[in-house]
Amino acid sequence: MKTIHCAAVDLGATSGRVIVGTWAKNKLTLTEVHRFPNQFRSIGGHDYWDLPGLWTQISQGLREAKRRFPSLASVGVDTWGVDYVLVNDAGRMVFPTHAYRDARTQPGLQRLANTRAALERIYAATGIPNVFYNSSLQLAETVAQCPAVTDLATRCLFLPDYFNYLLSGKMTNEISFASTTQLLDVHGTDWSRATLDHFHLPATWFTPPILANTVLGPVKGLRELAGVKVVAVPGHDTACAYDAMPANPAGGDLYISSGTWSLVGFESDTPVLGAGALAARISNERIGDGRYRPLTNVIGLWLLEQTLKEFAARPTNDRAWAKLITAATRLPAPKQLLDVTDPAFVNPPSMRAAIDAQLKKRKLPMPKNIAAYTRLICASLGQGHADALRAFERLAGRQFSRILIVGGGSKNRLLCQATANASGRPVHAFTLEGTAVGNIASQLIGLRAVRDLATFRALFSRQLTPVIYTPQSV
Ligand code: LFR
Repeated sequence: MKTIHCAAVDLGATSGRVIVGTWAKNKLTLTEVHRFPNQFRSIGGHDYWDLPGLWTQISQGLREAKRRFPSLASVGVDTWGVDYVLVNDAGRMVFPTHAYRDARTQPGLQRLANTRAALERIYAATGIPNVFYNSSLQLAETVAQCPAVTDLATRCLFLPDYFNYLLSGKMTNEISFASTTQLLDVHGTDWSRATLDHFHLPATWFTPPILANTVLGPVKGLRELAGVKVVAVPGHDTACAYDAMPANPAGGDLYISSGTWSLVGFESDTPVLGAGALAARISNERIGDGRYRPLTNVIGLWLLEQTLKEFAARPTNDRAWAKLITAATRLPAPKQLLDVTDPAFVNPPSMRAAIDAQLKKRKLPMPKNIAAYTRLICASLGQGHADALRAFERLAGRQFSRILIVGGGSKNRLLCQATANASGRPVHAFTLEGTAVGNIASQLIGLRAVRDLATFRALFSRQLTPVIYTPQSV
């Protein structure tokens, strides 16, 4: 069997990477060839992504991938959810790309929240709750504030679609990403016309979503990579991370993709809908093959990253991280936890001040140092994960016997143990770049080197050893 090299471009809100996956003898080896920080920037009171900067980093990483792996077969792109580029027929950007934490959607969010009938109708149509970052709210705000955009733009390409276009010259919308927008029909695989109309969005901006694992064609946009195939992988990073889960094929596993956000969910042939699901903010996103991954979004390590930023003593390397986690573990378990659903944590000027303000309001003591903040945040996130598990068990009639965790948080033993303790379930932590693995799995399937996802998981899980955290009473 041939050795195959695939490049995964994996963009997160705080960092991006290009990772080459080498598939040989049914085993996957990852080589990180490029990593770079990412952040949105503000101007005139609004937040935007630096797209030329991202493309520069992607091209640099892909050139390096090709230099180190001259027989590179393919490339796939996944990114964080919901953000998009409006283009004309020639592919020119006609509007700057806002970052999803921009507060511009707040009035729309409130308006929908206050209109119970519309809220329920949109949830029934799309399976996606009313969240500030939804593409629906963002696009509606753009069209309302700058109506001329409907004349200028002919297509809405979501971020991975846009990079696929730059690479291959083909404009498509991929299904996993499309499902995070709050514009896709939850019962089918096409857009929800009623929802597009509700948000006053031109239906012509969107084309029927393609499934993942589709080969789009050869790279045309980067000379050095001519001939390498572009594969539309699950464009949404969370869909990629879920694909990487070494799940028990019989079911019973709850998944957590832990990064900037904690995405807690599972795979299902049917969506979880209704009033209870809406109240629990269950988001019926899609797997690259069109099936469902009902999940809830817990604020995640953003809370910790943003808090640590404010301490001069924040860890900057693995050793310092380990020291901080050890110091935090030695502290007594906090008696009261943060309410991690507090909207004040979304994008505050100071996260530490936002945490202190919540504690003050609840007349609770403030953490004394960096270790105490870390302890409180990890314990609170663990509780958030456990709350999501219970909501799923209640609403989807499932029982989860294990929690599988991948991504940055899988290395944080305080967070993993807190999750096990709060949920009463063993946590199996896999220290792997889940998003890159899922991205590469999709390329291998698209190239027909691996039959399907079930086959990939069965083979891949043989090479993994989890760290298992058993629940303890504290
Ligand atoms: C994680 C993620 C989440 C999505 C959030 C915003 O990186 O993609 O799944 O809800 O970012 O896009």
